[in-house]
Amino acid sequence: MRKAFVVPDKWKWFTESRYGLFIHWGPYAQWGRGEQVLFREHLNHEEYAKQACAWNPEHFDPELWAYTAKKAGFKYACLTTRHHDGFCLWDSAYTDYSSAKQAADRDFVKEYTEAFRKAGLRVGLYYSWIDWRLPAYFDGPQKDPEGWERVRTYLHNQVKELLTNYGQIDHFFFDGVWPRNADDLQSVELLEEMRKLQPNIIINNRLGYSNKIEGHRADGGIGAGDSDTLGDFGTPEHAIASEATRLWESCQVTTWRLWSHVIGERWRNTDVLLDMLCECAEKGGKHGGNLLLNVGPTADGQLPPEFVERALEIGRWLDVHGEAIYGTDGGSLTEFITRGRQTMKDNKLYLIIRFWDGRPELRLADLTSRVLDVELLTTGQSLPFEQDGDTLIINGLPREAPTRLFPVIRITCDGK
Ligand code: FHN
Repeated sequence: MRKAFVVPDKWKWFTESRYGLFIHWGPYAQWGRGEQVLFREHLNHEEYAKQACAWNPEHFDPELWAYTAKKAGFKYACLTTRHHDGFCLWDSAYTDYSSAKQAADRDFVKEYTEAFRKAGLRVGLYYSWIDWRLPAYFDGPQKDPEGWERVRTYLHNQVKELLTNYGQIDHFFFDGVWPRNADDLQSVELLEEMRKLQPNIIINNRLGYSNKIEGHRADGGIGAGDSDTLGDFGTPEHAIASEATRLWESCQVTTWRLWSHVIGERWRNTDVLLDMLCECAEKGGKHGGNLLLNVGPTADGQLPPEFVERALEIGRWLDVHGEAIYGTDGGSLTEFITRGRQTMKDNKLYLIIRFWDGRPELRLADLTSRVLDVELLTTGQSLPFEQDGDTLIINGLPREAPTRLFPVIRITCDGK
């Protein structure tokens, strides 16, 4: 087992946050059939580009997005600056295919970073290596060395301008690195330049694998990431990391599977979404794992009401129970695992009860410390308890669950 990862101070905000908002937004929202509609439906590229350039989301209000994200308990956000379709949401010096140079005449990245920072959230940027408009990306250096060098230079320049022109950027999510690798992309060199521009930034692992790094391997074993060696955190996708010896961030959707707005989409229930967050806090081991929960805003720039309703309900739960999630580590009581999730912080153990059985007594084993107090955090009610060695019996639980979402019991130990 590799030694547990020690979180450097500059990234403590990340592990303390636990919960980020992923925002997949771009001209593809106009079709309402997912972020990859151009590729999956084999659309005509010229027609797509014409509609992308005409995109003018009249209801985009970044302050409202930021207010909603804050109320929902998110601590950071990550906006797609450019997805695989190549359309840029910022005023890039390297292309006119952007929201700033076309109909919208707005720099959405500038508006997003300013509004979210003002609301007190950390800001992240998503950037896709793939650009379907650039065939040399797929031909690569062997087949088209000159074309590839132009593409690689374009990609590096865009990443550097994003980290130069928009203030402090806290989090960077590379995506779509296939079929290239870290040596083609010169990921290591780019990482060095990124850290010079933003010394405290945290960068994900989707940088390709390198044949030049001893032991480096693709997909580092904690889910959908392209490497386990480069970058600062793993990126399990539609999944929670099984291995907890390094930082990781599980990116998940709030609907069936696609990332950007889908008209008529099926939404996941609030308790399913909340359990994802609780599972990340529980499974992260010593430093915890994060949930980057996705929303696909509509073409005119609004957060879908179904998302807002679920997100704000989770936000109200976090207002009361956030101490069981933010900055916690995973719990380890084996007997409790069938009832819900468990987390720890300092001398507190939190039982996040997904299945309320109405019985007044809860028996726990494997307690390693002396228990000083037991409280139903949801209501503030103290609960009577007896401890015999490592066994704890809690009494006085109400028959009806005290909240629609997950009630939480807080156990305070003597911490020795
Ligand atoms: O192809 C993309 C997909 O559209 C989406 O952006 C996800 C988010 O992590 N990343 C890629 C699939 O792994």
